Amino acid sequence: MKINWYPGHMKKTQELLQEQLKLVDIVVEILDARVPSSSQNPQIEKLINQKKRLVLLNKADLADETITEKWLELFIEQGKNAMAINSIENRTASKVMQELQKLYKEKSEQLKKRGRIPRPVRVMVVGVPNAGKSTLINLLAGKKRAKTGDRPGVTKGKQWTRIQSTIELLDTPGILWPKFEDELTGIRLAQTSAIKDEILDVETLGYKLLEDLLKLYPDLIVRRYGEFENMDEPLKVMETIAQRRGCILKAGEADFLRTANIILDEFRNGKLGRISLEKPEENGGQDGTFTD
Ligand SMILES: Nc1nc2c(ncn2[C@@H]2O[C@H](COP(=O)(O)OP(=O)(O)OP(=O)(O)O)[C@@H](O)[C@H]2O)c(=O)[nH]1
Ligand SMILES: [Mg+2]
Repeated sequence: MKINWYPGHMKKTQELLQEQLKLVDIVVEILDARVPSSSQNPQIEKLINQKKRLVLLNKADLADETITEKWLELFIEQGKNAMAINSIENRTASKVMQELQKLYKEKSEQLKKRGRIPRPVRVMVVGVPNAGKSTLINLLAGKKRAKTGDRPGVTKGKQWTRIQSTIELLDTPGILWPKFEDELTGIRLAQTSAIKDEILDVETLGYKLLEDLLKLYPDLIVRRYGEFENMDEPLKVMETIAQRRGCILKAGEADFLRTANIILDEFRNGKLGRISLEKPEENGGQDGTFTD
């Protein structure tokens, strides 16, 4: 599977981020709770440097709660401020604001100590495309300031939003990094809509998702698509799903492309249930993915 996704604007965005970073006090890093490892920009450590940082596991409503808890434990162990959130729920606003206020206080005290007059704290929101950056900013602002959408690449340029007299947020276009460590990262990002489907092969994306779900969440597959004779044969399961959903080509063969699209859609919009595709390594070391 050839991954060729690094468009010119990503490079520009990265330069813009580096530039803007000089102006901000806090970086809010939005990860997708379903794939915290793949959605974490490996370059961010270098970019953020000494800034205060808040890690938000967004779309927690779509992820497996027990696994999200484990991720939070890991981040907190690593000394990061971290929270699981759902940006389409109103309650989330006060939860995040509380955390930002805390970081704001620390920052304004630092400024005071240096004899500087406290000014509004500037917060930059970063994350892969479609992670929910603009949705969160709108929620915090209490109104729709930034355009959002269920596809990657909605936000094109930077946009400041003042959400209180004390806090200003900078929305940024989603960024990816120039090289994935492994192919699986690209696949996970595409399955969760951070990368456009067309850049990868949709049939393969759907098939690989089904293959993983049969191992990780067989009960959810049965609940959605019915019982299968051979749960350990993903190809046969996919063929049966095709039949059950009427995805049949003229020649009577299974339409794998349509079936792949159904599986991907139903995973993405939560119809399959709450699913996490990545969990932290049991040893608490490097982030990892399911390997069994
Ligand atoms: N279920 C669920 N959906 C969410 C959540 N947060 C955002 N979304 C949805 O995810 C999609 C992408 O949201 P955006 O806010 O546009 O994402 P973005 O990070 O700004 O994306 P770019 O501007 O393309 O980088 C939208 O359809 C949102 O409604 C969440 O916590 N839960
Ligand atoms: Mg956006």
